[in-house]
Amino acid sequence: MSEFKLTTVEEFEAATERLLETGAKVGADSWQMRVKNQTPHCKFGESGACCKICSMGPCRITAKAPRGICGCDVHGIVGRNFLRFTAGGAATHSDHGREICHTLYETSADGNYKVKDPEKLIRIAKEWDIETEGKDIYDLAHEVAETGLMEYGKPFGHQRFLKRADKHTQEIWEREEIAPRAIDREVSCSLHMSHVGCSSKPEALVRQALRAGLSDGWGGSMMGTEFSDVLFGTPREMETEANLGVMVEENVNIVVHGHDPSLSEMICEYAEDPEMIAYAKEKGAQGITVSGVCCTSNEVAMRRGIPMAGNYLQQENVVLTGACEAIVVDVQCIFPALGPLSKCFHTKFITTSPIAQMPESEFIRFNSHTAGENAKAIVKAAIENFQNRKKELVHIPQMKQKASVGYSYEEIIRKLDGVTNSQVDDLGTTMPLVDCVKSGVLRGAVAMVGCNNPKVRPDAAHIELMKKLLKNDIILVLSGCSAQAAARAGLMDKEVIYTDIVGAGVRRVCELADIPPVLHMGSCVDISRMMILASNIAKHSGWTVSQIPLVGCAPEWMSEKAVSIGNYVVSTGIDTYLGVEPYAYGSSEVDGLLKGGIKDWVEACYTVEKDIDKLGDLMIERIEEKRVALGI
Ligand code: MSK
Repeated sequence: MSEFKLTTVEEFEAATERLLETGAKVGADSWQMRVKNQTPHCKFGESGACCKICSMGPCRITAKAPRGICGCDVHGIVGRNFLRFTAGGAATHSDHGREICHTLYETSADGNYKVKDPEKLIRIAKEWDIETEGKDIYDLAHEVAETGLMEYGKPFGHQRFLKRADKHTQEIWEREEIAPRAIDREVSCSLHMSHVGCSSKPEALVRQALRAGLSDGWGGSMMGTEFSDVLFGTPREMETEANLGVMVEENVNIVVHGHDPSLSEMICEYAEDPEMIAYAKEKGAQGITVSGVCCTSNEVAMRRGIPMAGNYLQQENVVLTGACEAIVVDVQCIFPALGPLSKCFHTKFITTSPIAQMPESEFIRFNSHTAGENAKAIVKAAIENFQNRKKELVHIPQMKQKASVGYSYEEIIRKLDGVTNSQVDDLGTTMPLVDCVKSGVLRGAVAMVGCNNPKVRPDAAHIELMKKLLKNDIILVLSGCSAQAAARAGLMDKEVIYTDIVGAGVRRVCELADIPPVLHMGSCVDISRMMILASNIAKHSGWTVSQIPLVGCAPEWMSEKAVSIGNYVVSTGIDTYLGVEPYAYGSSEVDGLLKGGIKDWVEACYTVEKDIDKLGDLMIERIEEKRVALGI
């Protein structure tokens, strides 16, 4: 067995404790303290039984007061809240996708942004029936981007990418009337349906929640992923590192955080510029280190091998090291707490998007025309801030792990091609994977995604579940903060397969394909890559998506985006396991639909289990049930 050692959650926690000591010295607030102030949580809010959608209330449903002032019962209230929660997530991911469409529209041969993957662009253009012959690549990029933008508001028809799904899934969407139309329409329609005096029937509200989710996963998010690949390159296997130890004490440390790669890509470009490196040296540093937090980190790790400092609940830790010259953020999952926290240190907290403006930050408005100048100004500001460090506060926990990342759908197929050389469609085939599952070498797969949530011991659920599943010969595809938890623990180091953490079947497959046992597929929007993988497995194997021994899991989820994701994952036919209850348990009808009833519509549903070990058992059980049903 290998010498390789995972970093344990206890070690993560000890490092955090040490950083919090620094925080206490400078009077910093922390999420750990704020959780204490906010606990216990309001049960009406938590169960979804509080209605604030008009000003007659708020109405809170109890046994004594079973209806709100308008007469809406708890099922209508919970259903409306659930739908609005989903709409928030679908809007957020999709607006991210829209920004990427705009960036693609701004590309030019001599501009800030260029087309890095023209083949992918041509593939999408052909898929969308856009003439490609004899066209300048930038003219084509603009046409494809404009067509993508139209998907947000087109008056007729459904999302173009739905045709990528296997036929059976498309039929379900059609039959159940959940095939998403224009993305903005699904979000607006969700708000309309849940307005006072509109829908209060749980079935209608949940059905629209599924449709809004699908407009995200097979619409906005998919465009976000695909066009980011066109702009910045489709991820290929790449080596990087993860955990706070990737920050370098002698260097200027710039941390990028958020979701949209347009900013972070530019920052990385300028941080590598010899002129900037020379400037950093002039200011007393040895160089510049860019590392990342949350999904912006995943984006640049996947395409550039930029190291991952941490995930959602680590964002304060990067500042607490006292060695962060600038934390530069774009959109989503950014704690407003970074403003006051950065003031306790020398750190510059730089916001860049009109979408995410925060007090006590320096706002440098970033846009595609001025992207180069903006990035250069940010890198320069960070360099100039190096000399303001308070040396006595600097402590970077010396822990990091190696990680192999970059497993886009295309890269997974390329790696599988190393095992056999079969070709089914343009991009290759998933059949080697299917054969491994059929033969039982792999029992199945889990798509593990999502955030951290202080309601769950941070990272422990992700890591413990991954270990349990690997031991049981279940391979994992990951994204978002789940992927970063794995990387920080060491589960993305290919060496891990030579430990007893990994079952013999997974080890054999990973050895043959030369992959780690947990595959980093990217950021939150990149869960769309997982949808393509599942649909193509269905196409190549002849199974339906719901028959594949595959389940989804978000053990520590927290955001509206996660609910939108969950809704499109189950609507694609993949049973989804959660470690945190959605705000829906106040209604037996809504809860019943989500945890069972929707199976009649989309062949999959949610399971929620807070006992993480049990959650793992339930997933394994489900995968084994699917195997029995397939007769494999
Ligand atoms: S960043 S949505 S905390 S996964 Fe995508 Fe992480 Fe969840 Fe944000």
